[in-house]
Amino acid sequence: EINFFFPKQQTLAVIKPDAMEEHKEEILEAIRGRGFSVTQLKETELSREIAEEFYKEHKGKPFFSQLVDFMCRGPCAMLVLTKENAVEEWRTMMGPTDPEKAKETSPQSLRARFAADILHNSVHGSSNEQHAREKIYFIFGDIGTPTELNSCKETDQ
Ligand code: RTP
Ligand code: MG
Repeated sequence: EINFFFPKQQTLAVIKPDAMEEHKEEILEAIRGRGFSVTQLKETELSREIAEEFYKEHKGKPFFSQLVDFMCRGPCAMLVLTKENAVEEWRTMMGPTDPEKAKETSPQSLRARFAADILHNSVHGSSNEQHAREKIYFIFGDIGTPTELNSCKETDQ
């Protein structure tokens, strides 16, 4: 018998303040329903400083200060999602940044269902593996790799 091994991947997901009151449970259900494991979960209100650092890639863009204000206006849920191909699958599940576009191209996506506009768009997800590692470390510190198998190193013994 052959055992195929598909390595797990981790991504950082955030339920943004606009979605926390009304849609948190539905979003968590949808996440688990797609086969993600929620391996870390913490609810927190971001300070301006943390929100600015979290979105530092967007510093200087016209929407940056609005984005930071929005992210600080109430609690967020920060999640580590673990699954094969988690980074890409979570991005697909979120849908495009702008909910108007999401409604056209992916009406089942979370942003199509829950987002009000391009700024208040309900969820965040890391855009690549490097970004995921960096943001997970920033939010949760050193929580290790998703599976032991994944981090197994070959030795000479
Ligand atoms: P995210 O980083 O939150 O997962 O979203 P994303 O990759 O789909 O979009 P990104 O370009 O990284 O933008 C980050 C967040 O900034 C807000 N935004 N507002 N007013 C605007 O034109 C505008 N553009 C982006 C959104 O909250 C977006 O998710
Ligand atoms: Mg982004």
